[in-house]
Amino acid sequence: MSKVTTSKISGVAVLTLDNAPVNGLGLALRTALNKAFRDAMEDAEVTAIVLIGAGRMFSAGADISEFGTPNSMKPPSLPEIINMIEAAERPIVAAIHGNALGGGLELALGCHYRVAQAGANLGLPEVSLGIIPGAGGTQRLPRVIAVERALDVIVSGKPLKAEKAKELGLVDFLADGDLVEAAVKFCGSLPEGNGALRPTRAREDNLGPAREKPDIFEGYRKSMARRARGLDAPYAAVECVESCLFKEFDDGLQFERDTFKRLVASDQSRALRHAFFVERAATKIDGLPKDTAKQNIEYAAVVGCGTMGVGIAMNFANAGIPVTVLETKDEFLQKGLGVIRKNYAASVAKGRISQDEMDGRMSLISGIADFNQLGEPDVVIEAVFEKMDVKKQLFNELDGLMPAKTILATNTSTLDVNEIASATGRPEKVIGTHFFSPANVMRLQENVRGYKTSDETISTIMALAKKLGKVGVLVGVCDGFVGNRMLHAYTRQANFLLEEGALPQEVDKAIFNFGFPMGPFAMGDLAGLDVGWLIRKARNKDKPNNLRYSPIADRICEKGRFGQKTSAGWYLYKEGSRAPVPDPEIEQLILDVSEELGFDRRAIGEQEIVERCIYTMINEGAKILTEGISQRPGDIDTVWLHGYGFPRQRGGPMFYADSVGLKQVYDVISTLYDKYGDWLEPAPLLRDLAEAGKGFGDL
Ligand code: 3H9
Repeated sequence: MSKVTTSKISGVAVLTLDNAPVNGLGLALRTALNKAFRDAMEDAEVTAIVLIGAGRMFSAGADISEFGTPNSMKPPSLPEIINMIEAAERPIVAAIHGNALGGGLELALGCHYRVAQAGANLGLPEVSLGIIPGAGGTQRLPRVIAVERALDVIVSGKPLKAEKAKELGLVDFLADGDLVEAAVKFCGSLPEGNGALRPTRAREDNLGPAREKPDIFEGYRKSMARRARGLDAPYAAVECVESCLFKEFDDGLQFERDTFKRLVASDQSRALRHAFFVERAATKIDGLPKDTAKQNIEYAAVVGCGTMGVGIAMNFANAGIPVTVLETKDEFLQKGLGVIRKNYAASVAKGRISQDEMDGRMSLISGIADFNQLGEPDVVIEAVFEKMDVKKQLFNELDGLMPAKTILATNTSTLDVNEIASATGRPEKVIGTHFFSPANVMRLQENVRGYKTSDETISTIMALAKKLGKVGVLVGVCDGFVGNRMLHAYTRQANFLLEEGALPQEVDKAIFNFGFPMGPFAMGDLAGLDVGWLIRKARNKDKPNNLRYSPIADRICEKGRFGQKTSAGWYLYKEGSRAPVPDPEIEQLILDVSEELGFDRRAIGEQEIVERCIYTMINEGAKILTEGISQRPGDIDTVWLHGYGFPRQRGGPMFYADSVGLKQVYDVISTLYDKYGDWLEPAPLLRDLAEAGKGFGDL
């Protein structure tokens, strides 16, 4: 069946793009559109053409999975089709609903007019894939809306709502009823003859004023330096928009096309496209049919009103789900509710939400200090102190009090979900929901399946993650699950680097330069050092001959230095500042430990720091895969991209390993193993893949 269907209404040809699920502009759709458009133009009775999308949206743009394949190069190309549409001698109208993104919006920009349904999204998100709009977006959008606004849309990648797009001039008419009807009626309102033609390439009105202020581009580059650190595409996008002011239209298009081709073949774009696809793949659970029954979550409860509980409760309110927070002491409850109110008020002050929205969300949150008042929640999320006996007792109590339908979830970051479930008579309804701090901001939700967790519970909690705007990744039970288990390996290695010769600021700088928002020591200070200290002490008590780790972190904690909250940890913090300042006292402590352990300190370069920290993490990831704790390498990447700030332009640790080559990773790990033994044993999976010349992507 053709990917474009044509119908005729009152002399207007309506061409419907029909390529589920998102009308991606792959070769088959391009071929069909090219033909349908030419056929319509040959029909002398056709007075105008409307382009519209079938299903949920107009179009999400180019078919990303086609990039780098022969089909992406086969004609007709999207730029050719758009040029043809723009040059048509009858008015062409795009009728937009759902999304017009990337190539989808570029197609609409080639049309003479745009009619959009209220609430539709119009955007050019290409930079988030490490590319720039490659079908005229950087040349046409600044001809339709003010150049500064076009820069915002192209460089941020964030879509505009149709209402805003109308205000800016990108949309000509907002439709609130039937879209086809509105678009056909719009065609009827246009003047007859050539007066109705409005090729975007000929629109110069916006360009003149911008040519008078060429420094907007320099200013823009400066203002985006922080958010675009280490990225190529946002800078290339600014350059293309700038070129549209000073080049002839066709030369500008060619410049954009060349830039697009260069970027689409880059490592950054490959990594960012990988991130796009693995995030979506993570929502699919092996062996769990798509139609597995799900419970509706209409009312939730959160036990514990500390930092995590507060953030988790906000997630529910943000998603429109009523939530009750429970604290044993009214004082803690009031404090927690106060923090929620303060967080929302800060969002209002920054213009992120309106006062009405804040009031609406606050009205969905209630607080109680008595279990018996919880009612009948569909899910209870426990976010209390990280101690097994406390959690088990709580789950036992909840099991007795809650109706049979209630899912009991734990926000533990390390503890055994099976043991927690064993304290209940409903282990099939017990699951881990590990949120990351601050839970109302961080997007990762590591969902931990116990041995007995039912398919229905998994399916419900994965769907809940989506509803809460989180990226849900299903993992299995082990110490630290996927994220923290790999984090422990990484930070343990970072500590060994200190014993051998590096200083915290040197390690942090190398990891920052690699692309993380901060290095392991600055991150430790931010998260608080006391939690890790408690965990290490508990572990050593249970298993006295546990894996060796450096004593430096414990000695810092023994001094009462727990990080930013005590204004001192690995670094010092001036009052009211979060900027880490290296501390000579800590440097001396590190030198003393090196001496005690018999290390002859040496200078350690950035490359060695990065290799040792990141490869150690990858080795642990390989063990996690073999143990079946994670379904696939892409899930591990997703955990690290959304929970720990792994640089997205490197695709996640497992993708990065493949791009470096597993032989290189294996060789470094083997050398470290010879030196340290025990936990650094190379994962057999890493060894096998490296020896076979394969990567994790081949699994
Ligand atoms: C571009 O246009 C380049 C041009 O400038 C130049 C060309 C020369 N391609 O996200 P969902 C799949 S670059 C291929 O779960 P939602 C997705 O993988 C493109 N596949 O739905 C998933 O597959 P599966 C610029 C795509 O409702 C399924 O569709 N455009 C594409 O939560 C459903 O997706 C973008 O960057 C695609 N373009 O969100 C937009 N888009 O079911 C990218 C989606 O097998 N897309 N898929 O897992 C999105 O942002 C979201 O998908 C969207 C819908 C908001 C549209």
